[in-house]
Amino acid sequence: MKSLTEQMSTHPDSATALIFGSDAATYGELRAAVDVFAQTLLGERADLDEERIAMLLPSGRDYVVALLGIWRAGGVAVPLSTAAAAKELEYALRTARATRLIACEDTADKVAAACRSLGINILAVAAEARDADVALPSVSPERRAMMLFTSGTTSQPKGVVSSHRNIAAQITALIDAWRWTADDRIPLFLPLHHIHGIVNVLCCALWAGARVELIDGFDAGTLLRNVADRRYNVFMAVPTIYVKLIAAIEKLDDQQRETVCAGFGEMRLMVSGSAACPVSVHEQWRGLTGQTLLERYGMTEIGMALSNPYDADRRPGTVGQPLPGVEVILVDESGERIDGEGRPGEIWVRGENVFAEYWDNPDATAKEFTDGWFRTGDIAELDDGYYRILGRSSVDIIKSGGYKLSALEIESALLDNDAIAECAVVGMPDDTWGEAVHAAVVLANSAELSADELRSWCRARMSNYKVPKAIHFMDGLPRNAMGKVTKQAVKALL
Ligand code: MLC
Ligand code: AMP
Repeated sequence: MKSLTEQMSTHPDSATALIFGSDAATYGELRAAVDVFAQTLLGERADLDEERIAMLLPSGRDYVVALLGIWRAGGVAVPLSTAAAAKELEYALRTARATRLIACEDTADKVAAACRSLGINILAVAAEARDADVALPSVSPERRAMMLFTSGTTSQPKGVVSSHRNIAAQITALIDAWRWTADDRIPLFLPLHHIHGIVNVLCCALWAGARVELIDGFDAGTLLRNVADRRYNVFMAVPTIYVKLIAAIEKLDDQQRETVCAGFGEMRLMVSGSAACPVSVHEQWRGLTGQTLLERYGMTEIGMALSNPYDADRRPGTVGQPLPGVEVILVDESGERIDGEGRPGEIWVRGENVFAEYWDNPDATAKEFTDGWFRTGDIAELDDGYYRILGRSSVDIIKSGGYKLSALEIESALLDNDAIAECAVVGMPDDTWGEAVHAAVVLANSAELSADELRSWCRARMSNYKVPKAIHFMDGLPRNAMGKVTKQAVKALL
């Protein structure tokens, strides 16, 4: 199987690869910049031999050059969130055992102290460019390529490691199923430390020889203007973004609304994923733009697994069928495979798309696999040949605006506050975020703390999107006969 950089070498030099601000880069320019950066990273070495190189970069040309340069030189890219708190970044750098970090002027300060204490060198993309003509290594598909941090049922995020083969399999499944071509033009406004933005948008577009417009963060106004100008024909977003776009479209005057909706209506493909898209949002979107969103299901560990069809019936409320090369089964609580329709079971996935391992965590890796199948923790049923996601096996995982958050991680951070005796974090249904983080908090004897004080205390310690949207002060938490806090009872109380 080809790697992304090998596939990119087949695209014409003059074709536009990236648009960023008022600038652009052709495939020829991008390839040259990637090779120079790979050489810079190598220095006198022949191969980075899976050295973990972290990236803390906003969306832009340098991000793409850094990611592909690390891959080209045989390293493991560890893209980090520019929205993360210093403490979270320090944890990721330490866990990945990163040795170098690529940053820019705006991001370097946040990690400077952590890098100093961990002995990590900070470098920039442009400043390090040089002309030395060093041969680049040949990197086998089995080698580790990327580590993405994912929150889950543990109080600390795990590093999900994918090989070049895994990533190529994730990309090619979508190239096939969604008919990517070199004529495609897509905006990329999603965060670049998760597979939705990295694999589904950036890597797929580069694989196809298409054009990606890099926009640093979602801004409805900018996007609607660009859509009115017909700059894109493919669009991928999380449900929260469609909710926000609907609200923004509704504020436009009649003429603007007509132009924008026609712009969306003319696109060849609009995809929703990373969280359940409510049927009402599907319907509103179709009502406004005439587009039937294609909903699909995926996960950091597996890329995309299930997708509604490109050119057959797309059914709101379902996530379609397995993608090419991806095997999916449903398994009941006793471990038996479910064959019929209408019976809920856990989604198990197998294929080259499935990740290699949790970094430095063989126990966690072993725990999530049975007979070569990755157990997702998501529950689904088959409904007339289409998979329907019913929920998750763990109440401690919250999906807010497409981000997967761990209730345990947020609780553990809250408990660092001396005023808090105990707490329980849960995800409550929310029209905009899908689920919103709520915290039930019991204060220590005689402690005083307002919700606003606690929220600003949180901001210094966690990514802003993890900060509880609501804080409920309580006298005690509901517990079962074993003395364990029952999250379902907490949710019922809230
Ligand atoms: C922002 N905020 C959030 C939030 N995003 N709160 C809860 N959940 C979120 N997801 C808060 C901020 O903290 C801030 O709060 C306020 O909202 C405004 O921040 P913002 O940055 O201006 O918001 P906005 O740009 O509108 O961001 C919303 C968003 C963003 C939906 C564009 O969350 C986003 O890009 N989500 C996508 C995440 C993603 O790519 N997931 C894919 C994972 S991979 P305050 O209090 O400071 O005002 C995966 C696999 C798969 O899931 O299947 O794809
Ligand atoms: P992450 O770990 O951030 O990659 O998030 C993966 C999780 O997002 C999956 O395990 C699902 O719970 C959820 N998810 C992704 N797509 C969908 C979808 N279309 N419908 C419901 N849940 C989804």
